[in-house]
Amino acid sequence: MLSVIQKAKEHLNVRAILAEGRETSYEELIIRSAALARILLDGKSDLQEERVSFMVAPSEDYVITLWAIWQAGGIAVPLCTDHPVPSLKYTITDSASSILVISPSFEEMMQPLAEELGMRFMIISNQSGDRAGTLPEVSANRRAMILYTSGTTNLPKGVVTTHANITSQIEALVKAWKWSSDDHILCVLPLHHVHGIINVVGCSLWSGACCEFSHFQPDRVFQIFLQGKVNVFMAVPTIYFKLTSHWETLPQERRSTVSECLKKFRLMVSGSAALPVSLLEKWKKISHHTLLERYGMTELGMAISNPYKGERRPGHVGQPLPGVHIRLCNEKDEPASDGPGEIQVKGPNVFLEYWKKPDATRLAFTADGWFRTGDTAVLDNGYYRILGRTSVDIIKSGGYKISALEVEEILRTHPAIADCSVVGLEDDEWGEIVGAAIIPKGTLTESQLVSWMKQQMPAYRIPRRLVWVNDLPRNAMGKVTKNEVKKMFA
Ligand code: MCA
Ligand code: AMP
Repeated sequence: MLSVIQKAKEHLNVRAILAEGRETSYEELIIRSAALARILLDGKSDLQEERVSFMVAPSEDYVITLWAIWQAGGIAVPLCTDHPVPSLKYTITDSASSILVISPSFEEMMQPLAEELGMRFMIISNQSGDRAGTLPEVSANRRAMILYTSGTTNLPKGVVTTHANITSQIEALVKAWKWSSDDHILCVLPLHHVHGIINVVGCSLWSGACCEFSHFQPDRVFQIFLQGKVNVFMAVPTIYFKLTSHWETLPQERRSTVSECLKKFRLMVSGSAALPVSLLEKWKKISHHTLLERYGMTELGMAISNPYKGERRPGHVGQPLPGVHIRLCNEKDEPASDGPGEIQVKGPNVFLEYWKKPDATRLAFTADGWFRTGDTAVLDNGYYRILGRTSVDIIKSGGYKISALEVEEILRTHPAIADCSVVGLEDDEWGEIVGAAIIPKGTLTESQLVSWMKQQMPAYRIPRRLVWVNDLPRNAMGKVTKNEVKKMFA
């Protein structure tokens, strides 16, 4: 039996999910996911790693769908609920998904796409499940999930993790951060990335805790906190920035009430992007907590973390998590002691492969099997400190990884754009904000371009700062010099 289901069986009558006032127990999750698994199987004995894309709102239905796909022997491909159709179509076709499961609210948007791609189409609430029938035995080394991540080359790659990878990613965090069935976490993160899927949903349901879902809106988050149930929170720095800014606008009395409530939390974690020390300090004044900062990656789950007990050092990400091996290397993949060097990782948490991209997979690992992260760090008195990424073409905005090259490729398909260069610009709220220097051909207004971009890419990838230029700065080799491009926005 899959380990997530085995763990859930330890807490049958306990509340697992709270979403829009609806409570779902572990027992209900088990029964409903098994029923949906039988529907997915549709008479087959095993989906045999067939890919199932699903676009399901964060709720009990999301967990039921995920567990159903796993129990039927399929590979889960979670889709972003905010992406425009071209991005969704890319994920579905690249993963060659044969089944699409959706929440009812996405029917109008997704049914035509499913028809175009000849997929089996299922609306989750319309499925009344069959309780009888056996489910396949799914071994831990089988593929479980594909998550899409942007890289420095080409289009996003599908990161494949096995059930064993996922189990090891979750177990390391449950142990390090002392999860228990007394915990209650609020999930405001999207559920097509590791941060939401593994750290929040995966760890809470592994531990018999309660996972509550809400969209992110600062006042809504404080209202939920003030109900007094939530004791664990995890978010990207942009969310802590937005919560801090909102707290500062509140009347004195409300500020004190919120701060008193936050003080009672067991744990607050930040990650997915660098947490500025100034933000850590502001949040400490508000909440009386030193945020626990950790470092992770889609290909790894979490790798390095500040301690649960002991010094949480501002500006540092801590030490390797249980079972994870870390080394810092020079450009020749030779160990560089305390660095600076590239973070390279080995361990049971490390992903299996990039989906159908054997060359990219091979290049991502050293000859002796270490995964190359592309992040540079130093080991500073026993604590790792991230210095940055080796590529200027990877931008982190609001915790989302964005490939500058991918955005450039899309912009170049616009008939009124001759050429462009996309860069990440430092920003207090978003970490980095996307900027595009554009060489136009013909007439193109900013508002025309913005509404066109909204059809082409998710909101977080859209360049927020635009400059119109006659030429782009290039080096002797003719390559655009991105650091010079950044200065064009000054
Ligand atoms: C949205 N907006 C932006 C951006 N995103 N503007 C600039 N830069 C951006 N990146 C604009 C929208 O277009 C809109 O503007 C306005 O901000 C509000 O949009 P909305 O989507 O409602 O924003 P939000 O709800 O405030 O979203 C901010 C957010 C979100 C909650 C921080 O970005 C988020 O959920 N980030 C987390 C991503 C995540 O989970 N990453 C983990 C991957 P207008 O009104 O003008 O249209 S990394 C990972 O998994 C690894 C393993 C790890 O280490 O964790
Ligand atoms: P993703 O590919 O979306 O999983 O993002 C992973 C990347 O996020 C890493 O390679 C880092 O560049 C960045 N990242 C995650 N956590 C941190 C952190 N605490 N500090 C700095 N960068 C981080």
